[in-house]
Amino acid sequence: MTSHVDTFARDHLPPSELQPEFLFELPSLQFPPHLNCAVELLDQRVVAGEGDRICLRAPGGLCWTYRDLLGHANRIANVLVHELGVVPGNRVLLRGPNSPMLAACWFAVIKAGAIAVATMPLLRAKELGQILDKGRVTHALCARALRGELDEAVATRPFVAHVRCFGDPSAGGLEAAMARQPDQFDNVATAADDTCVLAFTSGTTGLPKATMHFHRDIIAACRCWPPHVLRPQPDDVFIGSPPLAFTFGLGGLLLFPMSVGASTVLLEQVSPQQLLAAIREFRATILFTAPTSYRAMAEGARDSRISAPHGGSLVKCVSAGEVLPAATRALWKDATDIEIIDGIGATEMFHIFISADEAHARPGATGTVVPGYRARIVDEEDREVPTGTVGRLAVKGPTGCRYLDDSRQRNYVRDGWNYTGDAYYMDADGYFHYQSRLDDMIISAGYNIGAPEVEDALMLHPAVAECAVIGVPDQERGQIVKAFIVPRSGHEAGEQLVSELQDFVKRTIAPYKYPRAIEFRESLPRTETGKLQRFRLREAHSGR
Ligand code: 3UK
Repeated sequence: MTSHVDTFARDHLPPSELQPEFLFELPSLQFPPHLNCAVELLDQRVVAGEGDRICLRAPGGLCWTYRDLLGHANRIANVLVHELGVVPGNRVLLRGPNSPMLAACWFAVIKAGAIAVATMPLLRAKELGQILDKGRVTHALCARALRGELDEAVATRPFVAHVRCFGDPSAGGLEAAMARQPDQFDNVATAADDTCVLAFTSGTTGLPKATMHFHRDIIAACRCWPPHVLRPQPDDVFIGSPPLAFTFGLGGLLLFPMSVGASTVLLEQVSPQQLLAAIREFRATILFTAPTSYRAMAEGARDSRISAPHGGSLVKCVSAGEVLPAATRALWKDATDIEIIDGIGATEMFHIFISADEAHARPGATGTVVPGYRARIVDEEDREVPTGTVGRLAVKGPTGCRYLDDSRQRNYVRDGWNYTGDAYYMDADGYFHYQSRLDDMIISAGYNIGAPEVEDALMLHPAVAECAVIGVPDQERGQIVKAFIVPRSGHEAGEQLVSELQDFVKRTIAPYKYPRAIEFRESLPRTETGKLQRFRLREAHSGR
């Protein structure tokens, strides 16, 4: 069945006994043996007579219809196959900020039956090298401005046969090559279970892990969370900050809008101010970003009245990547009258599997299980725990974890279930309440304390712009709760604020959870996807 001539991906799948169980219970998840997800999402739209709909927009007036994107993707696919010798199953690294050309490259790779390996723009030569090695990357397409670090990594890796740059006006650039090729392409008839994406985890420690996703996984993701929770319409305009190299961004800013024929705005720069300005300029209706970005944008969103309830365009707001503090949900609601749609997803699962729409959102809970998935909470022996008891989150559905050639597969998948590494409890109504990452759980004098709960309480205080909580070793209590605080401008860091914040937490949640130590910082360590790096704070603490 496979179309792959280069069998690297298939040869490095986890052994079948270590793979998760896959569920295809929804009628919309019945897949034929042959499936190319790019054809489903792009060619079919044009075949259906909707080629003139607007697909991609970007600053500077760029506007591509579905037909335009198809033409560009087909030309690039021809370059890959006829000039660069790509064969089905080859791995093609993609490097660039979010842009229409990056999207066209992604579709070109998939159409050619190859495997897209999108990478975060901020990665350096060392990290790119690890990805080239792990994925045994054969080709790369790179935004010219980001070429330097990639060239450095490729220099010592002869297995990378070709690097082509886009945004490159020279004769050797991708655009010149595209001009030599037709805008028609013979799509490769890939198997539904051919790998088409290697997504590297934004993991915190150790060598990066490559998760493998099939053509059918991409379409399954488009048929679970979007139609059941987000419910986008063809006239929606998507916008947001996550990079296409992060599956949160790939789904939310490219695949999901295209799955309903909507349009999407791809931004190279996404600071809170830039995002606010772009929402206004493009009259965006659906926003995808991380909790900290909602917090940072709230006042600007209020002042510029960007939400539909206040006369602007914005209708739906999605948060994922890390826990959404109840304080941030309330702040955004107050500023915009929009209830955020929270959802937990993971690179291993491709996208969101527990979530709640704006009508069913409950502050403090992530939501209920997304149709197509099952979730449960278990103890250390993987036995299901009673309602209300904190334990480990396990999920299964049409997508699931396959690490490429990695012994850590056994940690994530056991008995067919995917273990995300999160501590949760489920309430009597089936809502899942996030507690912490399992390795971020603080145990102080015998009490289990989830760092996010303390952060949540601190963020309700007007002097706190951002904060992070960790457990630090303590002679007497085993661990104590320590908070790192970025004060809001106009509030002075010092002893007085320390005791004020401590008292505030004691009044807000159970007093034993209050931070016995507080340190003020100008900023907090975060990943490129906006995740707090608590481990760096732990390192900083133990290093002192
Ligand atoms: C944490 C959350 C609480 C959680 C992701 C949406 O974040 C994504 O993927 P990653 O592989 O990280 C997965 C881990 O991040 N997390 C994510 N969302 C939430 N914790 N509430 C949330 N809403 O620890 C999870 O295990 O980087 C998110 C879609 C696609 C993604 N890849």
